[in-house]
Amino acid sequence: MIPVFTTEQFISAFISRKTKKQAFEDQVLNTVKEVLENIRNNGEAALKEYTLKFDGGIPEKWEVSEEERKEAWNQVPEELIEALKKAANNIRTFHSKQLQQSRMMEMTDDIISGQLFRPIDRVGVYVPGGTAVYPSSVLMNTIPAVLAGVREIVMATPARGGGAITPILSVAADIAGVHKIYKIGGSQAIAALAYGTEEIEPVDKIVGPGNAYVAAAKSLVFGDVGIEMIAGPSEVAIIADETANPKFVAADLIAQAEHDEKARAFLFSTSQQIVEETLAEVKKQCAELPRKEIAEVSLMNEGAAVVVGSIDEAFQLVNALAPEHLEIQVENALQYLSKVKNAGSVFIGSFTPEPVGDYFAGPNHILPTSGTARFSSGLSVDDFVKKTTFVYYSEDALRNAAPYIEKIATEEKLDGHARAVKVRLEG
Ligand code: HSO
Ligand code: ZN
Repeated sequence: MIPVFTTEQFISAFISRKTKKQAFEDQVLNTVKEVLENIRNNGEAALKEYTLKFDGGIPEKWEVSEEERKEAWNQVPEELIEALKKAANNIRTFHSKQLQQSRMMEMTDDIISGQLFRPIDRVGVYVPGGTAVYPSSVLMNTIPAVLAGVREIVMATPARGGGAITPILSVAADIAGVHKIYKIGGSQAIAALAYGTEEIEPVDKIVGPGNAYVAAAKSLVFGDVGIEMIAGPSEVAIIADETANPKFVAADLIAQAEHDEKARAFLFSTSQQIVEETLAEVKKQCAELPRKEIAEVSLMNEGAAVVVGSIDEAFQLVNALAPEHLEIQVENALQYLSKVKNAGSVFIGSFTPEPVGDYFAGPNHILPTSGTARFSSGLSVDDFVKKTTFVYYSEDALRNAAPYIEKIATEEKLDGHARAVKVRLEG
């Protein structure tokens, strides 16, 4: 059920920029604009109105209480808690290597310059409720922020009917280090985090995935607050040679496709036989999948298999595509890492399926989608740090630099700039 494309067909369907879709539907944008404006202007009253309308009830307090957070631990199986703690440790270890120290970059006796690394003060992590409840995303969004030294991390997630939030999300928040959890969802949560209300303090940056309304809201509040990215549907590209195991390849394509109907799973293989066997396997494995309907629609409408002339050709396609995830299932897979130019995260060899990274290995699973890996990277400690530059010049240093500064200022017809230097050196 995965359509087979020629290289040219694949390029025109998935790589050519002309085929890119409009980001948000007008109806979504209009609804979200109204929500943002209303909450910005009317605070709590508007937040309550939308929470009642979209979530079916208003909680007594927005913030999840200490007792509720404690109680959530009793509702989650111990093995699941252990798995999340192990994953959290790996994520912590991996991201801790990303921390950087402030530095003095150049220093002579009378010139100092450098960079200060300072954490963002307040961060909001959005976590969807509904059908896609992903405690793994709570860990991935929060742990880098904790390591960066963010003073306050607040999480927002919907509570159906104003009741409790999903217990596993609360537990994951505790494991990761979230300070406060708010029972707010949808675009109204993004508005409350961005603009604040009488009860909710605004944040400086909002991270985390969400549905089209949440994504549209994040894109609209960007500028007033930071956001990490607007994630599109999840993607995987798999490069497989004749040594690949079609069972494994098929399973990985399906793992991607089951995310949602818009998820994209691509196979590039040097072997016609591997493509055929993989397609047959996909059919077989899909039959037993609980999320079969979603996966089948995704594979049929958004999937593609391409027989390529060489592994090099596969990498050319992949680098042009810049997929969120890349799996390399070829002989001596590690050696091909040097060929990767554009990809969010790479999974090397037949025994590193994407879920190893989705859940456990340590690298982040919040990754650039829709070709944005050409110019951006997955979530990291850097997303929660500002780099402030600084310079110091002594009088002598300024005297030496003055002619150059004045020359450029004069060329730019900014006499005031030139004078700010001159005035210090006169007399
Ligand atoms: N593959 C998703 C992350 C995820 N998978 C969460 C399962 N849960 C985007 O990288
Ligand atoms: Zn996944």
